[in-house]
Amino acid sequence: MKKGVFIAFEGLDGSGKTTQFNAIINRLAAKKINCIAEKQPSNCNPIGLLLRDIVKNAHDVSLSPLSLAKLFSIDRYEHVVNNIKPHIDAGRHVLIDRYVFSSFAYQGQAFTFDEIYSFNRDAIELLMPDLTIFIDTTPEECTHRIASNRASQELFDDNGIVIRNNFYNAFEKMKTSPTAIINGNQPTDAVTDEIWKAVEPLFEGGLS
Ligand code: ATM
Repeated sequence: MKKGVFIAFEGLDGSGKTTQFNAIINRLAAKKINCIAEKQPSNCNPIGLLLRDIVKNAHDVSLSPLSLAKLFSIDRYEHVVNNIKPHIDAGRHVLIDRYVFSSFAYQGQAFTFDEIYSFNRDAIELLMPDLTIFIDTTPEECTHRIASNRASQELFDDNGIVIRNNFYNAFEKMKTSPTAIINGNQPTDAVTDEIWKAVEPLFEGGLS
């Protein structure tokens, strides 16, 4: 059986990643290509749900960077094994809002590339995206958008320059994993059009 397509969306907070993720799901749906929408941290297991609360600062606790890094990797592994790979193997397409490059970028504030790779080895060996879309919006623009749109800050909102460099470093180190870097500072529709050009060929034969 032909496997489904697996595409990950990455970007800084405020980059427009989730808006673009939804826009591409809608474009595919308009072409009768149905995709399963997922996100990480996941909302499929208790660890993912806990991480969602932690990054929103919902609990008055601060976990060590090591515990956080390991929790992200455990959530990812459970998510891949139970909720992503079975769909891909059965020929269904999955789009995901953040995947392993987010760990290289965000946990890269405390750990080296090799350390993060080893935390995530099991998920990486099971499944890497057919394409990772990186919405590259400048950290200044992201900060501006977050300040004007959001009431509260998330855990890692204020270190955009380092996180962006970590993304680039990881793309360089994981060269065999296909990546499309998209200029996120353009108007929303132009960003969607540019992503579409990268995504469409993956569905060859399935698009009219
Ligand atoms: P979203 O805002 O895209 O839902 O992501 C939640 C946060 O989780 C985001 N932080 N901020 N600010 C990035 C963080 N995160 C990690 O630190 N490591 C990971 O592996 C993932 C998937 C997310």
